Amino acid sequence: MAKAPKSKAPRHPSNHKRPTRSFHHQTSERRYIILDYRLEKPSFELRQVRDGDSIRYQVCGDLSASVPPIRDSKYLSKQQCIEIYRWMLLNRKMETVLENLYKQGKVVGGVYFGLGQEGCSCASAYALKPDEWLGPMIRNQGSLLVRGFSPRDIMMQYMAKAGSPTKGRDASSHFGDIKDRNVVAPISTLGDLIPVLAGVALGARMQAKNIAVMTYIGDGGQSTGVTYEGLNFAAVQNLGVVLFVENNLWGYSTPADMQFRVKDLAERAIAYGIPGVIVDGTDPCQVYDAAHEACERARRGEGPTLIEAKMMRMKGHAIHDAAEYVPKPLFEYWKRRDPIVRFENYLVNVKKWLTRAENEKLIADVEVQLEADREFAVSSPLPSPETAAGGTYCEHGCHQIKPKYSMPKIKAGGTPARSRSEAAVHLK
Ligand SMILES: Cc1ncc(C[n+]2csc(CCOP(=O)(O)OP(=O)(O)O)c2C)c(N)n1
Ligand SMILES: [Mg+2]
Repeated sequence: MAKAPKSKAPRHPSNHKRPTRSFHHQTSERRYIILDYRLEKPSFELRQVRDGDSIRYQVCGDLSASVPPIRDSKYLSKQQCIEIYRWMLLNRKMETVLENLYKQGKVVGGVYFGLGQEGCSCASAYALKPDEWLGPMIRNQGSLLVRGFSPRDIMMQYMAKAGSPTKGRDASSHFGDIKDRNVVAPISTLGDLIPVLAGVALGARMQAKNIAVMTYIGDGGQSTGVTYEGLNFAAVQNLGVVLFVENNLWGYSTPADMQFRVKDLAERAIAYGIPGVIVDGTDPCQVYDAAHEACERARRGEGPTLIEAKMMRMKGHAIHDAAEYVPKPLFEYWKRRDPIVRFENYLVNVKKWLTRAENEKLIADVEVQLEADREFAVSSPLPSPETAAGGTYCEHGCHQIKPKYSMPKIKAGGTPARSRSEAAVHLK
């Protein structure tokens, strides 16, 4: 019998015959790579110190470092950078309008801000295609704008106006649009969007499409059980979830240093067996590049990515919170890293993609748009009382849900003395 030709190394790695090594040449150490796009790695921590009868936070470390430049994007064109900058301006200035509306007593409930996080919200959502899906959290009002909600929608929502996305039934962030904008409405329970978005990706997969779906979770919320369950499910099912962990250093009044022991939250990706990436959340080019690469992986059917965006929540949890517990030097440090000021400097002075006059015109246009939207939202009507009970169930008769099973019935002839559980039952 002819000798079989020497086969080449098999293609499948699991069939590959490993070269034998003596035991002590093997190492039990494992190494993992977390891609880090940052041009600066802040090195300070927060400690609790006793101050008389009370406890306060103190920041320890070097806060004097010079501000890093914006990292050139590998993918964004000049025009796209200017577009993202415009979304960021709209995001910030809209929130200033909301703050003023609140102070004028026109808002029902509170107002939440993404101050300092505009680059993360806008540049991340910008990486999605129109037919892909977004699940925003409360601070991602910039992502909502990028997905096609207008400032007047968000203003009317806060004022519970009849024309708002929830027609006045909710006065905060609990709205989406599953028809046109592919935005899943968040609920307040932190982490719950993650399995929902995994489900959206699974649904697309069942229709033979690999799409990117994006959602967010905070440094506080990432500790919830449902975050683990949702992302683990996405990982084992290879679903295209792009999860931004927005590490803004605070969960309510608890500093990140008191919430987890890992150095970087991107390290959590290792435990899911998925790529973990770190970006400076105040640099829209880094945010976009990481988001774009994660979306492309998703579109190729390669599964989820966890991106940790490091930045700082530059206001309190919501408008009622003056954030007195935040050490002032920390605010000063991050104020110097303001995403909009730095991106403006990058576009106008570094790249010279915008002249001063063009920049001023762009800012003025944003302000004109916001004033028109504010005027529209303020003068639009509140819902009429008789509409309060409607809109919960389908009112067109096209979604009638017929019960499949009715209540169990005791079989005719059963002795009434027997308990119900003993009685023979049959389903209709
Ligand atoms: C499961 C769950 N636990 C607690 C809360 C209450 N809660 C709402 S926001 C918040 C802090 C969230 O901090 P973080 O996740 O860091 O997000 P950030 O507000 O900083 O954006 C908490 C504890 C909640 N909504 N859901
Ligand atoms: Mg936080």
